[in-house]
Amino acid sequence: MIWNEKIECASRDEMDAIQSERLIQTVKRIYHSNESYRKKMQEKGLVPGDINSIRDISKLPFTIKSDLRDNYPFGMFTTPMSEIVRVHASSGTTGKPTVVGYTRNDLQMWAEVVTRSLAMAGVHKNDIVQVAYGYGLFTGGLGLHYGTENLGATVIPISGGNTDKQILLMQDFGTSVIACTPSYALYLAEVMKEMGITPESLNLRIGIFGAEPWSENMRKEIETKLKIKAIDIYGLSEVIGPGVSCECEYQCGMHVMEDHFIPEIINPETLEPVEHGEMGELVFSTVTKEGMPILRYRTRDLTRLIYDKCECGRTLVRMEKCLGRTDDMLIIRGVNVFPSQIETVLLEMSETEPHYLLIIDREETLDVVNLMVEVQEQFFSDEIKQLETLRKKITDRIQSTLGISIRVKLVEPKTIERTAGKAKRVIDNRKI
Ligand code: DLL
Repeated sequence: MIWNEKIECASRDEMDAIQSERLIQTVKRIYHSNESYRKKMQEKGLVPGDINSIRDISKLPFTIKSDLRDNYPFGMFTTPMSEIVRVHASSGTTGKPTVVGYTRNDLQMWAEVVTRSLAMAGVHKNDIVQVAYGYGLFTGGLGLHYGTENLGATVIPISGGNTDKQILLMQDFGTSVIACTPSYALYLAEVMKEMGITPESLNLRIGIFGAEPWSENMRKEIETKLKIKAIDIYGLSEVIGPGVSCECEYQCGMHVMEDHFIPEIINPETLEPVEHGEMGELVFSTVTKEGMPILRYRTRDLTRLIYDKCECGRTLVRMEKCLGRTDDMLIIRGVNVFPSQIETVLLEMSETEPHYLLIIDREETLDVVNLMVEVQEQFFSDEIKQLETLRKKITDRIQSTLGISIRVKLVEPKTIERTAGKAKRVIDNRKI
């Protein structure tokens, strides 16, 4: 079902017109209501009248995460606090959290884009949706929650963690849709197996997975282990939360809710727009948000935009699965490495589990990478020779994929810590 056919199937000209009009209004409002934005525009010699259509978007200044930190906590808001009805925040790894604020209309719009996403995934009114993303300052739980209610399906607001209870409710309540991080979905499958619960005995049919990168191989793994269709959903709190884009049933890129969030792809070094369809850093401008609109926010996520026709009939532009961020790219002995490349290799091998931890140290002047990999129970033999052969096989495969040598350490199943939220796969001990 297409939730909002008029918008989701609009022609490019119609979408251009909607975006242009909304962008003009947003720029005007931001300029007159937020000092920090006004200053940035003035520094570029810009006044709102310079923005007359979507094609002028690249004249606008970028916004980056540190702008939010510098204006902590509420300095990026463009409405009085009396209009703000909710805040969320993302913790990040360093310093103060980044805070975002929503008016009542913003919450309604958010529910609408999550509802569209769920409908794209094939969820309908009769579904029972277990929301196992964290509730709280993180946008995952509440974002999926209100979108599900707005669709008219039943929501189970269990939040993250408490794995035994998750499985119990799936069995007793007949959960048909699970929403959580892809790494937690794999963990759920693992625990179910231990408990002797087969996916066939459950009612699950769809998974709404996002909040962290996951490869095509990981999709296959989850779909086989849980016997479901695994759908990728993308979002970030600075823009709204989950529901910025989502895959449809054809699973060929995530349709961006372009009438609210305008995507651009830039070269992260030159900051210039890339050629049509090329890979680069994803940038978003929101054009309907009231509480905290954001202009040209640099997400750090790497992807490309796909303008081809989609079989589902939607015309919303698609973004390719995000497999890395400019800031999770590791530079090891001068070579660029994304953790997702390791995941892809491990999932292509039948002997390993997709659970791994990369530990990077600097010995003298040399970067040394240790990779801990979990081996499947049946392959974790006592015979040192067999394990050594496997270790060598993994080492060779990774070396030929990444182009650097690493030390592989095989560990028993379940050695690497599982999380209910975003997985942590890298420990970088280098002091650079
Ligand atoms: O993770 C919002 C969300 C919740 C999305 C639930 C999907 C489902 P933040 O905590 O602000 O918001 O983190 C945003 O997470 O810039 C990406 O790097 C990453 N991310 C989110 N979704 C995906 C995805 C939520 N589907 C950051 N694939 C983003 C890859 C993703 N990375």
